[in-house]
Parts: sequence; structure tokens; C-alpha cells
Amino acid sequence: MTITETARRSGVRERFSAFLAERHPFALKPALAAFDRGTEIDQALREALTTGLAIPETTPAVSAGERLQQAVEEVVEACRGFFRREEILDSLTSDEKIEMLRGMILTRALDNRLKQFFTGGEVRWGNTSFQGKGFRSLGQEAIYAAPMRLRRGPNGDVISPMIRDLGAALCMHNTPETVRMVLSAQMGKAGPPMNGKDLHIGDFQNGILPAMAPLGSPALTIAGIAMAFKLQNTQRVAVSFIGEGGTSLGEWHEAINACAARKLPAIFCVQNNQTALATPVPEQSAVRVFADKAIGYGIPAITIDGTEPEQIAAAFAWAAERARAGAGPTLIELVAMRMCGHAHHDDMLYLGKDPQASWSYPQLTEGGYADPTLYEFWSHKDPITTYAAKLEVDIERWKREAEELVEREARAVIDAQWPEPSAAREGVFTDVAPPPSAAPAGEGAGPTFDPKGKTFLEAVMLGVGDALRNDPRTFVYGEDVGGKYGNAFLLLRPLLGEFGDRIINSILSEGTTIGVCIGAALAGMRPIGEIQFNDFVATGFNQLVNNAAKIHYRWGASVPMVLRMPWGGLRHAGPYHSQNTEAWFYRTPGLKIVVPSTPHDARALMASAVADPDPVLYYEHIALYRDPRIKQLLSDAPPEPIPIGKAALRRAGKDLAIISYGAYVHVGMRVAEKLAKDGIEAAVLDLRSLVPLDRPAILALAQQCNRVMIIHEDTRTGSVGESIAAIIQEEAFDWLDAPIRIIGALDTPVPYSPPLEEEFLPSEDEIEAAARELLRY
Ligand SMILES: Cc1ncc(C[n+]2csc(CCOP(=O)(O)OP(=O)(O)O)c2C)c(N)n1
Repeated sequence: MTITETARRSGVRERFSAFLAERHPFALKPALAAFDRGTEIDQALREALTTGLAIPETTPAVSAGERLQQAVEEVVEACRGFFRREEILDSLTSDEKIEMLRGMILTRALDNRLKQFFTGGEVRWGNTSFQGKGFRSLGQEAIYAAPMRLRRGPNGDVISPMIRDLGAALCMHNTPETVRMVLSAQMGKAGPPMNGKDLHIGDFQNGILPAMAPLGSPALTIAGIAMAFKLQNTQRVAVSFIGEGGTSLGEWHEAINACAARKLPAIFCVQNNQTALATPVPEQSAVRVFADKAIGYGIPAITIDGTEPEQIAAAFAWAAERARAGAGPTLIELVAMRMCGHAHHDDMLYLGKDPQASWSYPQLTEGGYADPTLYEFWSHKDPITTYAAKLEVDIERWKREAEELVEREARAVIDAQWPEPSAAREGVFTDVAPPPSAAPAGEGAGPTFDPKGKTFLEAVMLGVGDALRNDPRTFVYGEDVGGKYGNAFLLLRPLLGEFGDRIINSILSEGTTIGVCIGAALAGMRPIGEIQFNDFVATGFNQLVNNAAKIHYRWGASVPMVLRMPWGGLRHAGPYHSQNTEAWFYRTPGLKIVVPSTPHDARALMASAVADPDPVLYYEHIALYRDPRIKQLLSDAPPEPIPIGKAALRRAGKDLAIISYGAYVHVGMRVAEKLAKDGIEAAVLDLRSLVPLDRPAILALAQQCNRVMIIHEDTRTGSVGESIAAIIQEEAFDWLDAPIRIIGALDTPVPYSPPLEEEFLPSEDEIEAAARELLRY
């Protein structure tokens, strides 16, 4: 890199010095010397920083020479980045500069109007005023500049604004519709972004991923979108924003690590505004600057004044160039200060007095929790007045124009309809098929068991193979699934030869597995995620229950992903490799759950799950994987998909209904066979799906048999069985001749030792005895 004209401009030397002092202080002297000589900086730096000392290895198997070389190259790369950003700064056009200034003005006008909505009582719901709930951005309007040089508009880059980033959203799509969308979000009116179902802003068509309250979660969605962009080879970039408080959340770290490991096209921005909700920076983290967090992930980072729009625009443009060139993610820290409360209701606590909406910063009074020294410092760095002064323009007219625009949209929001109350019931799923009626005996049972057939494990593999073959958008993502391995059970190994590039190892993080699948699904892929053992899904719980499950209801997007969940006990595998986690998700609206019990169903339900527009949890019982008793002959061609939500009557009968799913279907069948020897005809219903539940099949069987026993491997309390019993007693009580029996495992963790696990699980004998007792009732 040679020192160019750009680098000679005034101020660059000082900025270069400051940059080095911040990020690479020991390179400051040689780099400045090279700069002053006007030489090739890389070479001069390499010479100055490389030492000829003979040092032994630093880390086992790594020589000191290698380590030092890496460090030198890192500095050279950082300097290149600095000069590239200077070139970008130099290239900003006057139109772009005006847009940034006016964009910041619009952001503040909008923030002021949101505040007025909160205090003014203009919107009424019945006899009371509705203030809405919203987040303020005073002092942080320069975030408008971040997307300036991104690809804006449909099929462009995607940003994930944090709660106070309406400026960044405006920049992505600077139209009156976006202004209205922001106002409407706070006021919960009908229409975009969320038809009143959530208070966050977003417009995915225009590259604005709707924000979420759980602050770390969208970072993983961004990782998934970046994964999709890489697989699609589109050169698009995904951008995550978070506050410095949010950087303490694990999901954020997992997202950076996942993107760094695979050099995904992502940018991570931390907005350090000095306070989380009320927690100051020193109590949040011991880092010097938040950019240092990047060191742990092997990616470059910079710290920038978050009130300087041009610096921000250049930093994001540079990071986007790196991402598009395949160099992976960058971390950008913006330092500014929130000059208002965390949200409207907090203004008073932060400032000691509730401020009026205003173009200038409010006074901090005693009793406010804001730090007075910091507040004093930042009150001289208002990004709007500072930038207007730099550009030497009078902004009064633009302020009025922004106010007028915002007012027009605010009026439209005041006049807008409330959402129809019935909308509260709608949109949990993209697609809910009408509940199918109960299958007649035998139908849907699939081929009979045959020792020459395929195992359950092979059937799952075939199902995944069918999906990979049928649809190039499908890919598999999970821990240890790829490379030469093929998952912890070697289930995927036969597919590695044909689909190795689409069976991708995730980092060891369930949150990442799920979050990446969500983001990739939103970006047009058809991911099949895998949780190595379903017990570990707890680490990714938030992604399932707060992210995947709620997206369609909140903002209407489909999340067509499958999450494979190897599951269950019966193998003496202890409390962390045996659990039944289905009930955790059964009661979470927005997740579908399938629980195949035979090889045929496993393959056919995989086809349905992959084709489904909603997130589907696919539970595959580990004890069935290699069970020789349930092998089935499967055709080469993929089977007809089984509609999700359709149970199978495995055995017809009129005396007793046994309802089950997963491995316990086979226990139920064995008990039914024993009862049959005494002339008792027990029917066995295999649910196959838990969500949607085949209620008609359950109720029809209860009405036909008049006695019902629900058996499952899961612990009893709060189980799916208890829920089904409640449905039957509510809707088929008149047909019952006996109380419903639910048989599940003990309400304890799953114990390890064989005698303990046997005691824990419901046994065949116990189930048979309960059945006979029911029949005697
Ligand atoms: C996971 C999670 N925990 C807690 C909260 C409640 N909460 C909302 S904003 C906030 C502070 C966020 O601080 P920071 O990330 O620094 O962003 P800032 O609000 O300062 O812009 C908290 C604790 C939340 N939204 N999400």
C-alpha cells in the first residue's frame, strides 16, 4: 500500500496515529515513520516489526516466527483497512452527505413525534388514551449513515436494527411509508409492520429484519442470512446491530464465532451508548473498548465516534467490501451517548425530569441516573448540529420539512384502524391444514415389519437424502454432521459423498444451529438443522420459542426449517442423553412437531417436514434407530409424504384405546397383543404429529372404545398425555365408561444406571396391568 493523495489530506495523519494508538499501539512509531517517508507502508512495517530473534515455539507446534508473522500481517491488514476507509471518505459525494444530514434530521423529527405520541394522548382505545411503547434514539441519529453504501432496496443487503435504530431503518428505505411504519409500530395500529402484534419496526422486503425484544437473538438470524447469502453466492451482506449491554449475551458471541469460522458475509456493529438500560459500561464489561471482543474471534475491529456520519458510512462500506470479497465479518464499535431514557417512560428517570420533544438535548437535572460528566461531554457532540456546521448548511428548512412529513404520517396513524380483534387468533402458522379425520384401520400403517428391511436410522438418512436431492435450497447444518464424519450416529455418513458441500458442520452451539436455520430459511433456503441429542436444545431454547415460533405471527414471514431432534431414553444413557423434550415445545404456539415411530413414516414425514412452510421439530427416537424388530422394506423412490397432523391407527379395536407416539407406540402394540390373547381388542393410535394434533382421530377412538389409556415415555406432569386427556374429557366425556389413564415416566430426571432407568420408565407390565384395571372399571 502506497501513500496516496488521499492519505496526504489534512487530518489523515492524526487519524492514522489515533487508529494505531487504539488498536495497534506498538506499531505506531514504525507505521508513522513509513507514512512520513511516503514509502510503501506494508514493506516498511514488515521490516520494522519482524524480529530476527530466535525464539522457540510459542504454543505447542507453532513457532514464534509463525506467530509474529501473523501479528505483522494483521497490522499490515489493519493499516490497509484504515487507508481504504480514508479513500471511501474521500469518495463520499455531496448528495450522500446531504442525505446523511437530512436523514439524521428526519430521524430526530420522528423520535420527537414518537415522544409526543407517548405524552399527548392523541390515540384513543375505547375511553382511554393509548401511549404505545417505544424506544428513543436521541444522540444516536448518526446511525443513519451505516447503510449509506450498503445495497439498499429489495434483494439487497439486510440489516437487523436494534430497538433504537430507526435511523438505520430510514436509510435502508427512506420513504414516507417507512416513517409511517415506525409510528404505526409504536401505536399498534393495523397494517405494517406487524398489524399490532408487536411493537418493533421492520420491513424485510427492503432489507430491514424486524427487531426483537430479546436483544441477542437477531444476531443469530443475521448469521443464518449470511450463511444463505454465501451458499447462494449472491455477494449480499447481512448486518447485525446491538448495544454494548447486549454484547454480554451469549447468542451474540455465538453469531460472531459462527460467521468468523466460515467467513460469512456479515458485519457486527456494537453501539456503545454508555449505558445499557441503567447499567453503566464499567459494570457491563472489563474490556478496554468493545472492539476488543473481536480479538477472541479472529476478526478485525474498529472503534469509531458514533456521532460522525462520514466515519460511520466509510467503516460500513469498508466492512461490506471485505464481506463481499469473502474475507468474513468485521466488528464496528460506535461510541456515542444516549441523550434520553431507555424508552419514553424512562426519560424522567434518566434525566431527572420528563423532557418535552425538542430539537436540542434536554437538561440533565439532579436525580437523573445519567452520568453528569459523560452527559456534559456528549452534549457538545450533537451529530446533527456538528455535521450541519461541518457542511456549512442551514438546516432550519429541512427540519420543518421533516416535521411536516412526519406529521402527515402521524395523522394517518391516528386515523388508521385498530387491527381486527380476530387477528389475535390468526397467523400462528403459515399453513394449517384442516384436521384430517381418523384413518380407518391399517391405512397409513406402511409396510409390515421385515428383518430384511431398512432400519429407522437408514430411513431418516433416506429422508434427508430425498430432500437434498429434490431441492438445491436444502442443506444440513449441525454439530459434527459434515466432513468425513456424518453425525454422532453416523446417520448422515452415506450422504457425504453426494452432498458433502451441503452437509455443513455448525460450531458447537445449539443456539447457532437453530438461529442459522431460521436466518437461512428467511433468506430462501430450506435448512435441516440437527441437535445432536435433543437434551441440548435447551441451549438453543430462546431461538426456538422466541424467534422461530413467533416470526410468522409477528410479521408474517414463513420459516421453512426442519430441526432434527434425536431423542429419548431406553438406552441407559443418563440424564443428558435421554430426555423427552417434546412437551417443552408442544405448548409453544408456532412450532410443529412430528414424532415418527416407523421407518416408513420417518422418511415420509421428513418429506412433509421439509416441504412445510413453518418450523418443524422432527423427533427421531434413538432407541428405534437400529431396532431390528421394526425394520421395513422401503422403495428406492421417495414415499408419498404423510400430511403433518394425521395420526395412524396401528391396530383396530373396540374395548380400549391406547394412544401413544414415538417408541411407546411399539410398547402399546405389544401390550395390545397380550390383551388380545384374552379376547380383549385394544386399538392403538400412533399420533405421528403432536402439533398439529389429530384431534378428530383421538376423539373418534375415545368415542368408539369408551376407555382410553395414554402412554408415553415422557415424565408425567405437564406432559402431552395430560393435555390429550384434558381434550378427551372436555369433548368426549359422555362416551367414557372409565377415567382416562395416563402413563408416563416418574417425575424425576432420567437416571443412568440400568435398574434406575428401568424403575423410571413405564414398563410393559405396568401398562398391561393398568389396561386390565381400566377394563375392569
Ligand atoms: C435478552 C434481553 N434481556 C433483557 C432485556 C430488557 N432490556 C431491554 S433494552 C435493555 C438494555 C439494552 O442495553 P444496550 O444493549 O446497551 O442497548 P441500549 O438500550 O443502550 O441501546 C434491556 C436490559 C431484553 N430486551 N432482552
